[in-house]
Amino acid sequence: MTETLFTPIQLGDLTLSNRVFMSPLTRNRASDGVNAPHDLHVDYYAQRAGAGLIITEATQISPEGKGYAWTPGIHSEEQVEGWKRVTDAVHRKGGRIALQLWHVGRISHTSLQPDGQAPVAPSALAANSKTFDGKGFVETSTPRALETDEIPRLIGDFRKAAENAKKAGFDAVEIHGANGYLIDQFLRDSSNKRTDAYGGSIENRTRLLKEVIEAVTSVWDPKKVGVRFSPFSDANDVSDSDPVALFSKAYAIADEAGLGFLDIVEGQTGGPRSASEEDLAELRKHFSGVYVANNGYDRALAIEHVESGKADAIAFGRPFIGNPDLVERLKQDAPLNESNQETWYGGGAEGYTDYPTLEEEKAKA
Ligand code: 8OZ
Repeated sequence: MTETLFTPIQLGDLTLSNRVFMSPLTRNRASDGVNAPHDLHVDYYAQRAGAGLIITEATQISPEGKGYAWTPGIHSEEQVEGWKRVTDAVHRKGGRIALQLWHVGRISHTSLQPDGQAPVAPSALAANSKTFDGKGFVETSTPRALETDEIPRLIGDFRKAAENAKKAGFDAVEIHGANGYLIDQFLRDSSNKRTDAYGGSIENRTRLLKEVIEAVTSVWDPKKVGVRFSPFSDANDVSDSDPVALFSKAYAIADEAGLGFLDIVEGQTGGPRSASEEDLAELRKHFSGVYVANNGYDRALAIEHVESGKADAIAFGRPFIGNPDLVERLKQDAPLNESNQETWYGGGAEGYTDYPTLEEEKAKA
């Protein structure tokens, strides 16, 4: 038994202490107006520093990239300063942390966009999806299609956000290419009806992804860059006529760029592990870096998949909400706390920084 869940793994020259990663988790607690992380985020992430790698909640690269109330950004000075406090706190506890770079595309509402404008997308097609505007759930707005000559500006926003992530002291970055957000909207033929160089063939639909990867790796060592994909998920109303062909190309682009890792939602986002083992294995042939698997893993399945080599690391989402010391609990095969779904999105410390560690539970008993 050489490769267990609890052994270190390398990302370039970065040594991660174990293979239990924390998935990106949207929690909607950034400060109003400036959309910056603050004291609560410092505590929340520091409490979870035992993860081999924390991947932060999705973080917008620009005001236009925002689609929900109270999600944080990485495009202003206040945001960089807030994140610097988070990374310092995680590092003081010996942890490692990557920032997830996010542009929501059409999964937004005019009330969340600069000057109340329509959100941008590959094509002017509304998603059959909802977002949260701070008061309640609302239908996403009909987007406008990005002009071809706006794409360099968009790529520039990704590059600037990658630079800001470096300033903020992150160890790595993950590009959000999953769950029906902007990059995924370009990838899928249900949401991309463009007739320019960014639509039509698989080569064209993967062009934005390729250019984003080029921009981010002009700032970061490619080994410290990953991408999240959800090849078989229809989250936020996307689908594709041939996901295996599409994502074979997407993985190959990541591989040719020498990226350190892929973070794969192996089924329906937040739902069943419905992707077939054969399809997942077929896709994986196209990427030689670290393969991080996500979705519905429990302890036994995580151990099995890392030992058998089906995955190099496992990203846990929901279990990290209620268990700040998840790695220790998995090591000891200790019981896990359930988290309260009512406090997943929005609010303060309750349901965020008040879940106990095993030690705290014992001290109380
Ligand atoms: C839950 C609520 C809002 C956003 C994702 C960033 O699914 C998200 C998200 C999840 O990737």
